[in-house]
Amino acid sequence: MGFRESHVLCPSCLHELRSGDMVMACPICGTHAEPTAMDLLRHRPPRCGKKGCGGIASVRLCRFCKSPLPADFLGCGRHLRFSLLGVTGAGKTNFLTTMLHELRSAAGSPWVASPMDSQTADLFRENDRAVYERGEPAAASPAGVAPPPQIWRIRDRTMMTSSFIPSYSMTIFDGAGEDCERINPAISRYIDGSKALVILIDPLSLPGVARTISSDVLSWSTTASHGADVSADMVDGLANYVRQGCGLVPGKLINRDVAVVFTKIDAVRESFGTATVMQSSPHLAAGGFVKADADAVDAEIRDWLESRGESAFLNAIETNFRADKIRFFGVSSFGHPPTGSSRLGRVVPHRVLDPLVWMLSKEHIVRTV
Ligand SMILES: Nc1nc2c(ncn2[C@@H]2O[C@H](COP(=O)(O)OP(=O)(O)O)[C@@H](O)[C@H]2O)c(=O)[nH]1
Ligand SMILES: [Mg+2]
Ligand SMILES: [Zn+2]
Ligand SMILES: [Zn+2]
Repeated sequence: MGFRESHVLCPSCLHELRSGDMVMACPICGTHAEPTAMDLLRHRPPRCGKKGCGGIASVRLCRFCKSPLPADFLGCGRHLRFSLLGVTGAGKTNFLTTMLHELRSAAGSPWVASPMDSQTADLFRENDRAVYERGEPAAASPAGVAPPPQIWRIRDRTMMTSSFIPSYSMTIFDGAGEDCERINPAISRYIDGSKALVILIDPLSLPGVARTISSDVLSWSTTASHGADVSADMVDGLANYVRQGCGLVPGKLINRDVAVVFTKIDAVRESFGTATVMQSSPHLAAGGFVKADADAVDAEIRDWLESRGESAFLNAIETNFRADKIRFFGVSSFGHPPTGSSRLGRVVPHRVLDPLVWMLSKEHIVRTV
């Protein structure tokens, strides 16, 4: 397993792409076309060769999987890829939806994010409307299905000059680890191609925690019920899954940046009191990744788990992943527990951008302050 820092990978099949690895296709009839020497000289797309069509073969396809590539994908300066891993009901899709919404709308954000293809745009619009307009959680997606990668472009205002604005691509695999059962080749490619893994853990699935939560909040905040004491097993299961996905031998620590994200922290708010993780996030206002804040949050979540008797869970993390690559985060996608089944009220996400800001700092897109 290696990091593929400077390489461009096809967002669909994760095959490495070099400049000649694209096929041009006609958007009208789908026929593939080879550029002529003159086309190459003039940097223009070839004409469609099909009789009577007359189209311009302007659609770029990956040579390996024939998926269309976003027009400006190869022009992006950096390519961030991450997978959201976690069992069904951990809160992955709602976290992603509110994270992207915040990324697009947070006051003072230096970034402008936009979907790079129509599939990404449609999915986001649908989930975003559910959460922010209808006040319902984003719908559950079927488990075990390889999710289509979602491809976003991030433009960076802080690095803008009068003639140039840097842009980065961000490819996200939502649900790549769903249920950690079947490992299909598409999903293992996604995991292997990810620079960072985001493991989402629902604190309400931890037996030491669920006992202390009111049954209403518990039922409105969970869609799937997993057997008792699954937390440590779940991490082991995920780790095995990642190992298989990356072709790693058992026993070897997984050497990849891992954000362990506690979702639904609203449901356990009282037990955190005035802890740092309950304060609003400082990163955007500071214009960088505030390490001291993230260190405090990391320590608080670990201590909290210890105090809840979840050391098996912590051990499972430590015996599978490299300690210097792990960070714990606490987020709430809605800001408070749902007030009924499928009723969210006003959504005020809490710290949902923190894991992303950390990953951007790892890519040197954001400075650490
Ligand atoms: N209290 C609370 N519940 C949440 C939050 N985010 C998600 N949930 C609940 O968790 C359920 C599963 O979320 P979902 O995003 O579909 O999980 P996924 O299967 O991992 O994609 C949702 O129906 C919500 O009721 C949150 O921030 N707070
Ligand atoms: Mg989901
Ligand atoms: Zn491809
Ligand atoms: Zn044509």
